[in-house]
Amino acid sequence: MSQQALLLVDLQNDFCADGSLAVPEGEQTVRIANSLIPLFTSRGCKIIATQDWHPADHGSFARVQDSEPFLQGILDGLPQTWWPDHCVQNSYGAEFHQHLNIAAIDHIALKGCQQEIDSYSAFFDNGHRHHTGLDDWLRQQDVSSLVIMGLATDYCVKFTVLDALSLGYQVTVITEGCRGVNLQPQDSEQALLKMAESGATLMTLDVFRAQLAAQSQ
Ligand code: VGL
Ligand code: ZN
Repeated sequence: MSQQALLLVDLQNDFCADGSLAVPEGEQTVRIANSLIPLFTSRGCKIIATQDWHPADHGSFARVQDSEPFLQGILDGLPQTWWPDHCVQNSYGAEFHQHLNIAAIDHIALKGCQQEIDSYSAFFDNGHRHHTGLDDWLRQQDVSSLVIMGLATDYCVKFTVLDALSLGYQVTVITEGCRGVNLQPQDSEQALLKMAESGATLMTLDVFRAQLAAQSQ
């Protein structure tokens, strides 16, 4: 039987309050993740979490490029925003938020591990040159439907959702489980619109819960 799985994107310290790339209200998504988790474990469904997992001198870091955070440049032939150092492998900033129900996670997908290219999506790097292995893992588990939430709406959530759709997964995004960087004020709203236009279903946690309850009757 094909399965649904929960995919939690980058619920890491550096994207939460006091982190080096803190997303406004980022930590508020952890509570939504923890509310969703039992709705999956109780049905025998898997929980997957991604971690942005950069080498200490990752090419997306402004410091490495002698530039300023949030300016644009080119990395490996692709347009790239320069970021503050964040989610360095094995650092506190790369750890999951301490309130996340980490014990429930069945599989972790690491991304951004290669120095010379960034990787917003949980499936591929930004040039679609290498995959993370997540698609293979999901297929082995017979997962065909993903419920996705996390950080940040306008980067890693957006590109994870778009890749999941193009790989053929049915995708639901839990909107209040997402927060964006919003370098431009409309970025998150536009990202959600793009996800919906591309075939994702957007819903609140309450609506998701109500749908599950209706299905089990
Ligand atoms: C992210 C910027 C840089 C994200 C990761 O998780 O959305 N954003 N690295
Ligand atoms: Zn990153």
